[in-house]
Amino acid sequence: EDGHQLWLRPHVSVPVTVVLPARTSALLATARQELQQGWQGPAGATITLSLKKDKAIKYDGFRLSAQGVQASTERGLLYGVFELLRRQQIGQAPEAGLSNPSYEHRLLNHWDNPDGSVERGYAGKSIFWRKDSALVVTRRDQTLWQQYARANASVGINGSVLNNVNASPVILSAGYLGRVKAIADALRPYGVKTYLSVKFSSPVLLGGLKTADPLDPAVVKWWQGKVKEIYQQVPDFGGFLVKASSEGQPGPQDYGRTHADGANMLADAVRPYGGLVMWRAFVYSPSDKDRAKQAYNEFVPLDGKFRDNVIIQVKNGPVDFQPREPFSPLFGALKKTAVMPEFQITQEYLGHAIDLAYLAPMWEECLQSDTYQAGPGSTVARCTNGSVYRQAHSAMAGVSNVGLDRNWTGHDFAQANWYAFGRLAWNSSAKSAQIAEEWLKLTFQNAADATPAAEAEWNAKFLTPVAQLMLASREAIVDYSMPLGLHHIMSATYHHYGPGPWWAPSGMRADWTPPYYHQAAANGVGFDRTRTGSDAVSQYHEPLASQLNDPATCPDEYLLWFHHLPWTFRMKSGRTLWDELALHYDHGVQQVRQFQRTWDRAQPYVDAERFAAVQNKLRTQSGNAVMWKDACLLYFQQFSRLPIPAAVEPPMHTLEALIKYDTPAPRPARQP
Ligand code: BDP
Repeated sequence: EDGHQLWLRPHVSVPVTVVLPARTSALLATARQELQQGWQGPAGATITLSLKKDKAIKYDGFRLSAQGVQASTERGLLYGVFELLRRQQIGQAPEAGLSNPSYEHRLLNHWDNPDGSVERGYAGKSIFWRKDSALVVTRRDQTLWQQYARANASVGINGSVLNNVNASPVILSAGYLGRVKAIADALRPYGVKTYLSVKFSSPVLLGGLKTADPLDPAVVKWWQGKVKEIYQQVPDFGGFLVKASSEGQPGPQDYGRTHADGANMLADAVRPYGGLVMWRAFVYSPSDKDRAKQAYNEFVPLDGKFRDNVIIQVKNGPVDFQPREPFSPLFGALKKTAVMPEFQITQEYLGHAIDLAYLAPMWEECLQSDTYQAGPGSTVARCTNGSVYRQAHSAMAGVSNVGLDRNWTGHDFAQANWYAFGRLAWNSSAKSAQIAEEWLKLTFQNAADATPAAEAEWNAKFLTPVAQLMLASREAIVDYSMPLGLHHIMSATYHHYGPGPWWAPSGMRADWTPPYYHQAAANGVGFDRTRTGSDAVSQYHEPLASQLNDPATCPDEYLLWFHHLPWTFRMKSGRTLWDELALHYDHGVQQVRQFQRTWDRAQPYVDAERFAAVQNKLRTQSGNAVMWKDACLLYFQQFSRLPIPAAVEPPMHTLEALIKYDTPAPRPARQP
């Protein structure tokens, strides 16, 4: 198996009669087709899909019963069908009942460029754009887009942003909009809406205007015209995603205007068509003392100034998709503005398509973090899905890991992250463990494994150990790369893979270099964000702010995020900080070796192709984990001047060799 079928591998189906509502639509046809080709229930059953208004059904939710699926939207019917089939497939009783999505909009963000490259993509080129004959739509394109849309629909994803947040203005040119229409036409039968990222200066770069000032009438008119043109091509177009006044991207601040001025101008342009604007809060400037504080500082004063079809899109952590960050304090700060979480499915900082990292535990950790915004229980999930404050719209976005690779995501296990993102956006209280098991069954279990005796063996020898591997995988990466709250110490040369705590070429902006974040010195390590430091802790509500502010109560996971502490600081375990750090690095390495053994033992239960692919990747990861451990311990040891504890495997590399290994010329024009 080459992984192309994802978690939707075909099985022999059983005949079923499908009764549809009395209207025809592409989406209903899809629902029927899925039922007919995937039905594993009683032979000859009749399944009725019915559209009814029902107050208990929210958005695209559905009700399952023995008779079929009931929903108030066609999408809801399709999602109900996929749920029914999933349950049959994994041998779960077809539980009757209601299922509502936590978020109204569940979106993938593709960082795909019009030339076919993918920013932070590790699974080949773009499935949407191509350098040569970019605008010719082939049969192959259409098939691929349909398969992609189907995979999304099967986990409830209902929107795709087709291009990079570092947006090229050409995406809005007539030629490209023609291709956008073709993509939208392929995604629509699966209920996936199309969105675009836009460059704020498009009126200048594409429209030839002298300014992109959001308050300039000519600019307003240009956007209105462009929006009209888009909706002529794509009548159900979803709206815009905007990265503005961020990392060198143009924005309203270039004209002395605020983020609200910029977002509202675009929101007014799409409002007549029901469109949305997702405005990113990923902003920071080099002059500030603490990058982690900036998004909050910029957006909190604007609370209440945004139109209700604007959603502020906030990365899960305050810095940048690191292996572990505390949640962004913005989730608990805005009361009158809709806020949505943005997660990174593509593994920019978690090992690309080399390392095995199941990311659901990281997202669950964020979603379940308590902001205390309206007292205890104000989790990030509840602050963003409209439970704490009513917001006109709710959404969750994931930066996609999909590319042209045959298995879509480069690493076979990275498919689980696409799957898990959809499942968590549907149900923000879903459990990572359950999602992992579902995914493993759908992705690896064969009909032959499903007889009672074979299934017991399959569960014991494959499902349980491999699910455990998945659940431990993200923590292992944290351990061998950035334990105890360390962050942004990866190789900061362009690729962001591997260690680089030393990286700080002269002239480079400090907030793009690891030493800015780890602050290692003879007197200790870590970024002081306490009340006597940068005071980032005060962006959190009590009692969390005080808990984080005190090293005695700050959870170990976030210790060096919030504190600069002596190497000999006494940890909760009784060990010194230095020893604890070394043990974490070592544990990460040991974990990956354990993963290798687990996977080797799983061989009898996996097809040869996927077995070998994953085995090879684990081998590479294992070697790279040792590099992380050696690099960081040897680098930090220059400051701590303490011995590496005896329980830790001695370094096998020298620091000099590791630094040399990672010194290509920096690319100063881009974010490293
Ligand atoms: C950073 C990535 C960069 C993205 C940026 C963003 O390195 O490629 O453009 O995030 O989210 O993590 O805008």
